[in-house]
Amino acid sequence: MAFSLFGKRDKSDQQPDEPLTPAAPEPQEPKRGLFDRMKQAVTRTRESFSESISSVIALTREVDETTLVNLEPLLLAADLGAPTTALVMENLRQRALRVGIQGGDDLKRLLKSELKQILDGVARPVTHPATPPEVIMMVGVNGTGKTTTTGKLAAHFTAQGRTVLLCAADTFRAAAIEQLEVWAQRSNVQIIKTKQGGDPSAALYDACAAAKARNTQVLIVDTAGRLHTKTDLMKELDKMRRTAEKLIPGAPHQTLLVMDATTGQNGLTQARLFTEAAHVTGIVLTKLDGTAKGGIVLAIATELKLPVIYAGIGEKLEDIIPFDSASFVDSLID
Ligand SMILES: Nc1nc2c(ncn2[C@@H]2O[C@H](COP(=O)(O)OP(=O)(O)O)[C@@H](O)[C@H]2O)c(=O)[nH]1
Ligand SMILES: [Mg+2]
Repeated sequence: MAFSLFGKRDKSDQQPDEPLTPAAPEPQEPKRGLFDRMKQAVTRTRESFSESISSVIALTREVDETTLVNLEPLLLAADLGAPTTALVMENLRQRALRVGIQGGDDLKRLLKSELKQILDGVARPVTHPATPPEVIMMVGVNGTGKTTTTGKLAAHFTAQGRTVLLCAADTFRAAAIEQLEVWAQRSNVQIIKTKQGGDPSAALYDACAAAKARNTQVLIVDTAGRLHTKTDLMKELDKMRRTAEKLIPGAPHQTLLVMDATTGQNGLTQARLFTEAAHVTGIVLTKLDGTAKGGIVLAIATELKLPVIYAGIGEKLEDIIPFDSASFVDSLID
């Protein structure tokens, strides 16, 4: 099912006092619709990746070392990253030695299976806390799409019949609160805010209290963009986590790092340091629609050991999809 790809939680992240229950089946988009939207979103990546793979394998009947040598730079060009590329190449070579690879179709099939295995290796089942509200914190650097994703997720959960409250905890930037208010109106959900320059933890405190009082199922917290190097801002994030936990045991249940797919390997380096500092449990990869380097999804799995949970595929309310490894891999390679 489409929601089965939520990555492993680190054992240290488990909240023993707050049992997590497997999610009840959620009303989902038909598989086909999801696949078509994923396929559309990774068009640019597929066009460059698949076409270059096709030109490599068009030359061979039996896949040999030369084919594999030619394949390697294509994986790097799609932004799979050096560690993932090395891993995939090693497995393909082993396979070629052991049983041989019978032509291009066989190579594509094996490549897809290798990529899917990497993604599934970091998957985890979706869980919701036994007692709502579920608190989801959106974190990351400036401009990656935190506010936009918060708005899209509000609509996504609402469409599933869950009640949603937003917390405007980016009190730093002048327009941030107004920006989130516009998204709240679009998806017809309530928002808790404070004034610009106010303490984000105070806004979060109010939001947690309101979510509990109103029996809201999901509280999504939009935070200010920050770099892992800004110690005071990272401390502020810690304070927010402690505030949420004080009111709602086990909160935040998910901390989603929002990453911009167009920033490629740079974004990855930044994300690695960020995940270490901020207890990140999963990734939202935005702007997948605007890049030919969608292979970054695989680098995230190999190098961050985190699953991509949602993909941003445009600027509109509905432009978000739950990430699904099979759809992704099938969309990537024709
Ligand atoms: N094409 C595209 N643009 C996006 C996506 N997500 C966000 N954006 C755009 O990225 C810009 C920054 O988004 P914003 O949510 O303000 O980022 P924040 O600073 O992290 O809160 C805006 O112009 C958004 O419309 C996406 O999935 N695809
Ligand atoms: Mg923002």
